[in-house]
Amino acid sequence: MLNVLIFGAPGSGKGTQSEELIRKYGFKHISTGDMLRAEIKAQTPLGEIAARYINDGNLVPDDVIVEMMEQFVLTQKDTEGIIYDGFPRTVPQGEALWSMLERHNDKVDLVLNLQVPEEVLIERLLHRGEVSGRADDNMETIRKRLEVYETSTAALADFFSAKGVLHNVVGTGTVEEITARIIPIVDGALE
Ligand code: B4P
Repeated sequence: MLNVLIFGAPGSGKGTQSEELIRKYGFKHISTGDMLRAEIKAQTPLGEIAARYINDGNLVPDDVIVEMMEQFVLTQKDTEGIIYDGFPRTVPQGEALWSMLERHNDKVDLVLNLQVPEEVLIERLLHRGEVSGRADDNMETIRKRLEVYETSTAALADFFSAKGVLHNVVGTGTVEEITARIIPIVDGALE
């Protein structure tokens, strides 16, 4: 089973490329952003906590995310692969996932780091805000999310590079062009 992490700034195409990989490889997809938005919609206690952070462009605390993901990782079997989209987002989350998988005799196989310039990220997220109505896709919150990415998430690239699993991917161009850059990396890991 292949554990693939899709990593990048808000708007870098994590969710979009995950969908392409699910279609091609039949991998299972887990998006912490989608999970949290579902909790918010269902008005659960976890959703109430998550909304306070997401609507301001902040990250949900590590302990909340790690507990949510621990339950997910524990129950996974009989699948070709899993795409982790938006998790981990901090070095403590990265360390937690690494040891969680090790405890199950498993590992992170690939980290795809989608690299996109800031002006393109802002343009994509503002466009999505117009069509999806997502509460966090407005200019003020986007700026905050990009700042949080730089201060809390970007360091994960060094963490995974040191583990020898990081692959940088140029994240600009059409969706198909980016997918075409990712496929050889995934195929290489499947061989
Ligand atoms: P996410 O749902 O992960 O939101 P995101 O970072 O904005 O990425 P997303 O996957 O949605 O967008 P994509 O880049 O695919 O997280 C939301 C919030 O939840 C976080 O801010 C945080 O508060 C919280 N959260 C989630 N996980 C957490 C964790 N582990 N720890 C703590 N908090 C957590 O695409 C964006 C747009 O670009 C789309 O509209 C898409 O259509 C477009 N696009 C993509 N590729 C394109 C291309 N090649 N060309 C043109 N447009 C493109």
